[in-house]
Amino acid sequence: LHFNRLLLTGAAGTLGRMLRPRLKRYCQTLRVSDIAAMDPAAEGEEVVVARLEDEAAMYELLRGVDAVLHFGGVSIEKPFSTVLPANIVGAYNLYEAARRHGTKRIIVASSNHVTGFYGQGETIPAHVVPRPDSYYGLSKAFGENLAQFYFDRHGLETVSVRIGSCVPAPEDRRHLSSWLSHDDLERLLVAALSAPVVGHSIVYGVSDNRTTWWHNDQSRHVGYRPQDSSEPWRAAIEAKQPLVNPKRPEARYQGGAFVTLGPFPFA
Ligand code: 15L
Repeated sequence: LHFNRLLLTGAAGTLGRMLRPRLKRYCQTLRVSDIAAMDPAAEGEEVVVARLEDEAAMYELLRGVDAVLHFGGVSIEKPFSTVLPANIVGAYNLYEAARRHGTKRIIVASSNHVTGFYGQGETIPAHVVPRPDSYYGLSKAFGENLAQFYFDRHGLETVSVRIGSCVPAPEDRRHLSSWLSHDDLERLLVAALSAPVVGHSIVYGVSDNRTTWWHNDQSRHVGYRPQDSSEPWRAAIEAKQPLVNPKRPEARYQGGAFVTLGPFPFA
């Protein structure tokens, strides 16, 4: 797997900072972008400050890029006025720039919050009707529809990765089902970049946990094989958090606490 130039958006974010050194080995040049300050460019890197909502800046950012890993934008629940420019207008600007430059493929950090109002007592495939749990989840659902449209209309391919909880180690009961290890995220991104044909594929970004809410069987063509599991943390987490009131929204719904956030005061 070797690209001439990969673009990582959101390089100053939590996952972007973790991925930046890992992605370098898959390409000649790694271009990284964010609105926030980033580490200076190492050898083989290009560092670009660009706002997702700035159409002209996004057009320049996509010049000469073979494939994109889109981790930029708002990553938690925020007022709609904050989510709109970064995640909705920003995703449009990214796709339109990619189309104009002929970029082949975009891998998007979508989210489990697209389907966060499904219950923790269900196991769902990716192709269910979305049930977003937040403005954030709604914006990610928009991103998936945008990806579908740009594939159907223009042949631009996307893998939308509905990331569960990508943290160094599982921290609570919800994570026992939603955890995605950093190494498995890298495996999934490499699979998504290298699968011969993806069209627009939606995959849950989750490790090989014993308890799970998601089926990934319709995306076997992407070739993702998780190797980590939350199981080694289970006993300690269950001991630390023995009582979970099943009526509380955090325990009832897959989206956990996101389902109760907001509404926000009128700005
Ligand atoms: C997300 O989409 C967020 O970006 C992340 O901060 C976590 O909250 C994660 O979902 C999760 O559901 O655990």
